[in-house]
Amino acid sequence: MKRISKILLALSILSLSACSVIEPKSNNIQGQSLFFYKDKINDDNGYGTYRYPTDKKYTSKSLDINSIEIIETEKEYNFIITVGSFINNYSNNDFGWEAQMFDIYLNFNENKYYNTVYGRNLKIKDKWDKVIVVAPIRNVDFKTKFLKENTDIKDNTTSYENITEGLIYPDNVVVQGDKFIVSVSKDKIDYSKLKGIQVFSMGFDTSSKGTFNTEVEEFVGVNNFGGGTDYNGDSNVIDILGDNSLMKNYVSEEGNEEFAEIELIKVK
Ligand SMILES: [Ca+2]
Ligand SMILES: [Ca+2]
Ligand SMILES: [Ca+2]
Repeated sequence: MKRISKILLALSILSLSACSVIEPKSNNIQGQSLFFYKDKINDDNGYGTYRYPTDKKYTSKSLDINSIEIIETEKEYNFIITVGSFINNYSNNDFGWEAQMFDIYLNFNENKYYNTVYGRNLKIKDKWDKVIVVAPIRNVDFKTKFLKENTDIKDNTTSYENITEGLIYPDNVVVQGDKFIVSVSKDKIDYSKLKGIQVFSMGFDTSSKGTFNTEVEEFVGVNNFGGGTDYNGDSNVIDILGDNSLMKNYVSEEGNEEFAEIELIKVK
């Protein structure tokens, strides 16, 4: 009896120590890689000046996009976003993450929209057709928040745009180490027509003025980034694919908000 419990104890210690070695898993998706783009490392500071909020949930580098890969499986396209640190979930919610949000903009050569999701405060020069919204929210919250607040987006130089038909809630999002694996079924997008892509990384905050994106202000706060302005012309996006410097070309003053215009990354 004693002997058996000793063996059991040894076994459980073994399995515990095996579990405590945390290594980034490569994703388990078996499929064909269609696209891979490596972003600059350590540019998770907007156009160069943004700094993270002080709340510990905003882990340093967890908004630094390192790469995006698109893998095709039988029924889905899987967008794998790798960031600069492991993804935490202190609140232990069902989603597996709590502080990050991403928009994946796709251009299928229809060039439908210019403004991006409400609160991001950026315009895409090449235009876009669909955006996959990656946030720790349920479909019902996506419908009540995102589909309601994206009917009339503009800055001081553009006319109102209703972008709601471009918004996609993903079929599944899995967090694995430093990766977000975002799956969208093939009936929602046609990869063969994809011309360009862009990814925005943002903080996630349900109390923000925009659609759940953590605000950027002049000074760092517990739940806001610093290094921007207290008005709403500056972007609330922390990193994009490619060079971030175009994000600097905005106007953000009282009564005058003009969003910066950025570009897509060419797929083909
Ligand atoms: Ca980056
Ligand atoms: Ca601001
Ligand atoms: Ca970048």
